[in-house]
Amino acid sequence: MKQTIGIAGLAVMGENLVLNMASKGYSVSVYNRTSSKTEKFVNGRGKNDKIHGFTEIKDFVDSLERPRRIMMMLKAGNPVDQFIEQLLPFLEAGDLIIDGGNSNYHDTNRRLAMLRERGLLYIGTGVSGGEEGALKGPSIMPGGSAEAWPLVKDIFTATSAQLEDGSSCCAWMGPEGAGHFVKMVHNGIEYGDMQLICEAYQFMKDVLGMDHSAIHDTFANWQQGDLNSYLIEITAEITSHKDEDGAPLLDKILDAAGQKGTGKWTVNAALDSGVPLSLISESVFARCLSSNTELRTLAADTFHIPTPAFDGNVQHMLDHLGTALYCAKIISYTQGFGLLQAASQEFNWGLDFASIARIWRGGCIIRSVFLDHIAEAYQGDKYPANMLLAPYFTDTLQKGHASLREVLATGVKAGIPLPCHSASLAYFDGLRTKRLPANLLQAQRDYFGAHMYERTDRPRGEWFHTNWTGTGGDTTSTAYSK
Ligand code: NBP
Repeated sequence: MKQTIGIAGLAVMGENLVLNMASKGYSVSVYNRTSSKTEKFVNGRGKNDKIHGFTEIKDFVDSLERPRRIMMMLKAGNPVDQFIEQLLPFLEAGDLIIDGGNSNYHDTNRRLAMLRERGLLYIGTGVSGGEEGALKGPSIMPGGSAEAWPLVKDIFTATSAQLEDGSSCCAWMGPEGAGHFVKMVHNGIEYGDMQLICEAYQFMKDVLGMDHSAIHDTFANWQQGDLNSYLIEITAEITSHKDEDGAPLLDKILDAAGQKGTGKWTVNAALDSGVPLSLISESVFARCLSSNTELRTLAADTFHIPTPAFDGNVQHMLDHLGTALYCAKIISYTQGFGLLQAASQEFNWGLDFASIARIWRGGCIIRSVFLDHIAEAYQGDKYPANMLLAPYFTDTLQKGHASLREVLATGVKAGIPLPCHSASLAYFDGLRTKRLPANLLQAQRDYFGAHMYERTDRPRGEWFHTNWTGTGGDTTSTAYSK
């Protein structure tokens, strides 16, 4: 008897996804480059009559019902290309390869085009939720060959996180690399959420002088309100976790952040599309700055700037901090969904933003109750040009921006870095400023480069050049003019 689906790659994600699929009644063939891991798995955690291990790629492929579904849960990059090459000799037209790793969407576009030439189907899918999500139900974001969706719809839907309202956290994203693009933006938003929470933690610790127990209580309290989310939940747990000697473990963890690249890719995509993504960019740079601990130690020993003691009302400031965090988070998602809107238009993907918000409500790292408000903002055919213009978000920012200012003013005076909170307010104030100083910027560009400018007293699209010094000619630049 042939099996329903094959999974290649038995590391953290692959193993748990296999167990998840088998628990839903699907029969799964498994393969791993290092055969000993396959054997260990099928004789250990994966000992189950629904799970069948193979040590040869040909046998693995032959074990599957046609059209074959083969899902790769491999390290992103070259391993994916290498494994596809190894599979090709054994595949037949109509078979489907699925990449469930964190691949770059450009690679997914390329692989899909190459496999289409050979009559094969390809899906690039985001799978979010880490080890636990893969086992119990991740958020799944597939995109690629539209004809392939019916082949995996039931398996993916059954395997993904299920919500209380009966919906599942999986939906078709669109053609080409749309699934991996959406997952990439999910990860970028995750970077922003994490840094915002870290800034709130540092504010409590270094400005308000709170101990771990009080910090834990604050996060636990926030978990009961608008900020309710997986990341706040685990932060509350982390802040109360004790090391073996009874001291807070958090104090012993080195403050040098790692990253695997999806945050950087998101920022690159935003730069390519000309979309402001300042908060997520700052979160990537904050990780970069943190990782150079030697340089920071040197600078800390060089600059002697005392932190003034906080003499205000701690509870009032904590209320402001919670509101500021929520407002900054809204602004981060506004920027993230702005990038999704731009990509959808640029690549003609027809992304469904309400559906994206809904499938992120469960299973994934950024899951939160707040995503319901985003789904509501993007419901229907007409959605706001900018998420902050949706009534719920306009109202929340109208009421909450003063808290963001209060927290930033206090943090700046205390010398505490709040890069993501700062970026959020700068974006908000920029967005709502009718007349920015870009008139001066355009004048500067025209002055030194004859790049021309439009005038407020003439229709858009008419371009003017001024001979600012009296020595320049009439020639204007065609390069970089807009
Ligand atoms: P890893 O990203 O650590 O990849 C390990 C797997 O890739 C192993 O099965 C390894 O086989 C296989 N592999 C490598 Br490395 N080179 C190979 C090659 N040339 N040919 C065939 N197989 C090769 O595993 P993971 O952490 O489970 O993540 C899998 C994917 O899911 C990644 O793209 C990751 O970014 C993504 N993801 C991970 C998480 C998470 O929380 N870990 C969350 C969401 C998404 P071997 O055993 O022979 O070395």
